Amino acid sequence: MQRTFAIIKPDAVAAGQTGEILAHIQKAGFKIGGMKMKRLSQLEAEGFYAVHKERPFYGSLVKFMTEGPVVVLVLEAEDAIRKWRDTMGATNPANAAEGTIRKKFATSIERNCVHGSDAPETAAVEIPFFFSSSELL
Ligand code: FUP
Repeated sequence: MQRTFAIIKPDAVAAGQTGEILAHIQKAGFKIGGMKMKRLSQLEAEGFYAVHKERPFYGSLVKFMTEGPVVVLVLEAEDAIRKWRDTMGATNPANAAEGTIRKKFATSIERNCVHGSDAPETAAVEIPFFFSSSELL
């Protein structure tokens, strides 16, 4: 079993798509190992996306990620990191495959409804960024 970190982003939470996205996650075969709803502070969003600090979209991305509540999740499955990225679809919904979450719900490369860790090293940083060990079941 591998763990990955996921976010249902503010666009999808505000649009009332949380339930459908959670159903999609469970039908895809993930076990939910941790889940909570929260609003990211400016500092949390800046820290979470620090790797993109020099990119032109950084300020706008941080603003988007703090505009409303998100749902943070730990997902478990065999090969969870790759499997969750396949389930989400491409970063830009214009390139996302049919049947993926981003194809169905994302409206732009920024407002792309979900996040997923891109490698085991990233998941190992992102999971403890939001979850203490007592919150992982
Ligand atoms: P992903 O791993 O699919 O979330 O994609 P990236 O790590 O490349 O990008 C992180 C987030 O930055 C994306 F989810 C959306 C945002 N982004 C933009 O807003 N504009 C871009 O041109 C690229 C990424």
